[in-house]
Amino acid sequence: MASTATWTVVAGADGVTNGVFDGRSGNAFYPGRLAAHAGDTIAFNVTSPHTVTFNRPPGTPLPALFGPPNGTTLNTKGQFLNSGFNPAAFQPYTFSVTLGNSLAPGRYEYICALHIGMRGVIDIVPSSVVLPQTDLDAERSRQMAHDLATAARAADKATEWVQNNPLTVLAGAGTRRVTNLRFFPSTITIKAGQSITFLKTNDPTEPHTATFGGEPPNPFGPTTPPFVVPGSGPVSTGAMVTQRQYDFYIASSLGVPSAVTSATIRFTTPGTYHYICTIHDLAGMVGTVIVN
Ligand SMILES: [Cu+2]
Repeated sequence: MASTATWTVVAGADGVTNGVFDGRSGNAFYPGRLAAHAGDTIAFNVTSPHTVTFNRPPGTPLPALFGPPNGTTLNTKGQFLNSGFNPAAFQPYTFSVTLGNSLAPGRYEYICALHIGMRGVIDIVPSSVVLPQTDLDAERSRQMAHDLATAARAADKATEWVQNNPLTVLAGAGTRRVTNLRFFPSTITIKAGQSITFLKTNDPTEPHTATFGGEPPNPFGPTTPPFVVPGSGPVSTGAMVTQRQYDFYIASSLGVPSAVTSATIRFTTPGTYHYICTIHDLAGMVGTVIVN
């Protein structure tokens, strides 16, 4: 009987510039594919908000996947095993999953319940097969660097795009695998009476809001349109999501009325208005509108 091993998979890659998170984010598991033996343990090192979810029951709304883990050992191929997630108090954590001794060789998949398309693969191979990963750390670093470079290019493209599209702000910019948790441009200057259109069209995997005047009671739901700043209270687009995201989250359970990727906000009064994405403000996703 071969001895068991522990393999590390990192959930998420965070871009850092001068020691500070710079908005670039890889929404992937690193490495994305891993070979292991039954009996081995996978230590998921969750560095940014993600879940590790095996066999999410169909139709389970996102909030039902929050909370503490529902187990630590995968005993059958179809077993629902979920790290859980506490959105109010996220800290990096390690979620260790032991691959039960009775698991048959084959492919086992898991997802992040927060990021559509974020999935990983574990190939369980017979115990007689020697595992191929000799340098997991190098492979992980290579995949992370690749994704963070892709994110940097997406940010450059977004910056260029908004230069040719006045009165438009992109909420996030990325691909199906990476994102920039930023507004493009982060500061925009307009005249009183003009409107800005916030677009979540360049970021397929993250939900975003543009929210003025503080946190609304429901961070995911919109305030009442038409959106006008300054308002008598918070003015928020609510979570802008694609239809695929809406279906994936079962977003109605979060108070999101429909899939929306565009929202227009009018500014009536000169001043400087700071706003946030209520979902990613702690990651630095904030912006400013200067109204002359
Ligand atoms: Cu956001």
